[in-house]
Amino acid sequence: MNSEQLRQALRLYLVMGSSNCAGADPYAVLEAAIEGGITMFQFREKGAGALQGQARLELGARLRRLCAQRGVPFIVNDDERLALELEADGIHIGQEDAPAAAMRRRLPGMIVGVSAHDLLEAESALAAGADYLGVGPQYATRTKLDAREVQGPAVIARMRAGGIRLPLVGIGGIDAANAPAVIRAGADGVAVVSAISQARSPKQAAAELLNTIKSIGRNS
Ligand code: TZP
Ligand code: MG
Repeated sequence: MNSEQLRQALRLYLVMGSSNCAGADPYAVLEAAIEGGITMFQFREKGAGALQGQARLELGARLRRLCAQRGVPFIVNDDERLALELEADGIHIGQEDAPAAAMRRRLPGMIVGVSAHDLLEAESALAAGADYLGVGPQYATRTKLDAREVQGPAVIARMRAGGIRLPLVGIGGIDAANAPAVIRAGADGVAVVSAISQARSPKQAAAELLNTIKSIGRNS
């Protein structure tokens, strides 16, 4: 995947694990979200009540197959071994995880995404060979308990003004109402957890978000 294709894939990025689905079946949630038009998926099985071991691997394998069947890139959060076992399309790592340069070396051919919170972190991620950045939290979130301070879309504008051209998504508290501000600040797309995984209709929520993002037109 070249960087333009990655930009397109990042338009509507669903990030999710079983504990984000409010008791619903994560497979059904992902299937509905794909029908609604999500363009990329990250398996993020962490936090209270997250599956462990074999159960985690089995769920990951089912979600991975679904993504492969539907042509949706499948990314694994944090876990290099799991990414390899699931033959993921990529891995997403935070500032506290293994360094991006090591991932780049050890997972050749995989997409490497990095969470960055300011221009300096974005520059380091770029130097380390990151393929895309996740920037947040844009807005208040109840999904990630250890999220940093809310930054707002201005942090994305600062990265773009500072010369960061990498494909980039905003994350944290994003929904159809505030997604336009994130795109206008310079993001290629948005990454969401609860706006889709906890919606009454994940399919409708995804479709509404995608329409909103398309209507801004940066990616046309
Ligand atoms: N990283 C920064 S904020 C966040 C992550 C994983 C959680 C976003 O969840 P939500 O429900 O879209 O606010
Ligand atoms: Mg992490």
